[in-house]
Amino acid sequence: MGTALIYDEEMTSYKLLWDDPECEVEVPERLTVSYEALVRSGLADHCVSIPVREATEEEILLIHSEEYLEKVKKTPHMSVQELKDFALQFNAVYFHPNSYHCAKLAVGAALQLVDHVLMGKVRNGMALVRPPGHHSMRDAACGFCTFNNVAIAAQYAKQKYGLKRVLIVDWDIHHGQGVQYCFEDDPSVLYFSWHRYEHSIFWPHLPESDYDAVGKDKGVGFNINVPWNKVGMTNSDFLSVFCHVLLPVAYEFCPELVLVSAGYDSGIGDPEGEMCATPDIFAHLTHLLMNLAGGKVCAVLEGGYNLTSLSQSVCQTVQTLLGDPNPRPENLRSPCQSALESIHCVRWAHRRYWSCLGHAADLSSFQISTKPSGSPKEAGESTWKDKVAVVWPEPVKRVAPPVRTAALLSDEAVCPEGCKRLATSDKLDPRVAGKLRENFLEGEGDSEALSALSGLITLTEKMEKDEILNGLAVVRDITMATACVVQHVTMAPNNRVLVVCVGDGEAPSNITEDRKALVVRIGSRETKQSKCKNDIPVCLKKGCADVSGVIQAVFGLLLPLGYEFDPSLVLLVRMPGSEVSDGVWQQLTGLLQCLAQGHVLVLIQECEKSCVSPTACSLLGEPAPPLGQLQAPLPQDVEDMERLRRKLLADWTLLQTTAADTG
Ligand code: Q9C
Ligand code: ZN
Repeated sequence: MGTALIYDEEMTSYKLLWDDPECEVEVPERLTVSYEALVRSGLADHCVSIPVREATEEEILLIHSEEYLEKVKKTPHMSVQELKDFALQFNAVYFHPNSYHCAKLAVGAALQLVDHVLMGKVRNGMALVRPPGHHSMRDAACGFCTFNNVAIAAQYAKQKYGLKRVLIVDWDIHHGQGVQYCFEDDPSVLYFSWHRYEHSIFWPHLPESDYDAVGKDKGVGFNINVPWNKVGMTNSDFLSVFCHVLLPVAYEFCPELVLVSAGYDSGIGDPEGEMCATPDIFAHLTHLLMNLAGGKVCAVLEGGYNLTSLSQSVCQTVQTLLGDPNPRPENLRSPCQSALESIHCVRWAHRRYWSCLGHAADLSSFQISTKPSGSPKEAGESTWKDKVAVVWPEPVKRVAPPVRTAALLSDEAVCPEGCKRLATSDKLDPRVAGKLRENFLEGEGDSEALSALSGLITLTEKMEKDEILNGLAVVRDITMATACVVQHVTMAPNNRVLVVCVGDGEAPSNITEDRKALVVRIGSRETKQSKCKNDIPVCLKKGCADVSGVIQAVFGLLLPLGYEFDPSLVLLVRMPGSEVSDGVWQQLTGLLQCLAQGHVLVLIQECEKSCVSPTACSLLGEPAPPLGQLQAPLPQDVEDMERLRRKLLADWTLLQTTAADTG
């Protein structure tokens, strides 16, 4: 199962023919630089290239009116003056004699992508298109958009494939109001958009772009707007919105298809967005969506006007779709107050519609700004040419280790297909062996235990050297194995391990003392106040069998903690009697690969070894199966997790979900 890439040079064959400062950023080079960057980096070669086609009139009419289509149809025969006059009817658009042709190809490209993904010919993919689509409406072009590519694709997927739930994630920096209007009363399409808003000072200045536009009638709750009320939002702000708003809701919704309105004007250096998120953030945003809908993710280009930022971000997206390991998240820090206000407001506005947000904090006792603050920008102070002059380091090359997944198993066990079997009896440095004997095996120890531990050490060392990406090991004594790996890995000065224990076995103690290990335990056992700040017990009444509870814990606690801790290795530990379903386990295994450059080591207690093959699939990059629409988590659990979250806030800023407290 591959990754589709859809591109046709034909879509570069229209451009602005007159002077219009508002439209001059939308240039054909947007597509050529993006595609050339994919070719130059070798990524295009790894994709399945799929031809574009023209959308049919019937397909365009899934969203647009006949009158509008008839008008656009006339544009190829118009003179420049007529095109100019025609464009003036609309907001921030231009037309060219070839616009109509390209607009049909842009829609057709999105539909080709959806067809190939839904017919199972590829797993996921990206379409590089012009013109973009998300601003266009039933009766109108808008914001460089002619036809609403993604909205048509959603409607097409529902109609042709009978889909009941489609998620649209619009990470473009503008509000896709056109998409919102199409689906605001439709509960089968969940539309999420974040966008520069500045309390409506920013284009297109609509009150319905604010957080309180939650959808209408049957579609109430299925429209999610996150307004950015300041420029300069960073990676931390974006990740916070994913963890605390989009992902919990998306998992509760359980889409059968994810469409991404993939605009890159939300990236650094963009003259329209003026945000500060670096290109690598798009690897993370993409990864975090890839375990929804069984991995069926279709990204369709929208905006993006800084050619360097755009092409780097497109590469990050495609490389993640291909399954290559993510980069370490860069410069994460505290989300800014304005972002937290937006998060707080949108969680509050949606608390009634999504049980994962049912506990969202009230707004009344918090400081929420309602007006743009800061000094008003002086006119002419900075042009788009100044804005694109920002510089940032080029993203580091992401190279996949030669071996993706290694397995350490007992001799009689069958090695899962695709994994490289490691011998447990690898020769071991005598000093390491001595240390293992001394620390873990009480004197002589049996040789079998020693070779098991030494196999683990070898595996972690190969992961550290980037010879192996990830791995799994079935072990007899899980507590000892965990302690042994943590101790070995944290010996090196810059290493940190995130340990995620699933189930109630005895978690190793004293491994968090130097704060180079962070332990998050998800289980049912009430634990007394943990001694160490880096030992975090998440207690669920029904334990890990409770799907909604685990998912709530993953997005509300585990991922934000993981991102902030920024480990060099993730150790996922399956305790005896974990009761976790394969589905939840695969989600956890898949999602955690966003950290530590994908270096995830899974330790499985022998009696849980039935999960070896699902674990291997997830480590090999197979998307997790959907969990079904989620029920509300238990109120007691939600309350406990909230208390825990608030307690941890002092140390972990990515756990914040509210604006500053006035009290
Ligand atoms: N002076 C997309 O990114 N800018 N469209 C208006 C007002 C229009 C953006 C600026 C931006 C349209 C697909
Ligand atoms: Zn945009």
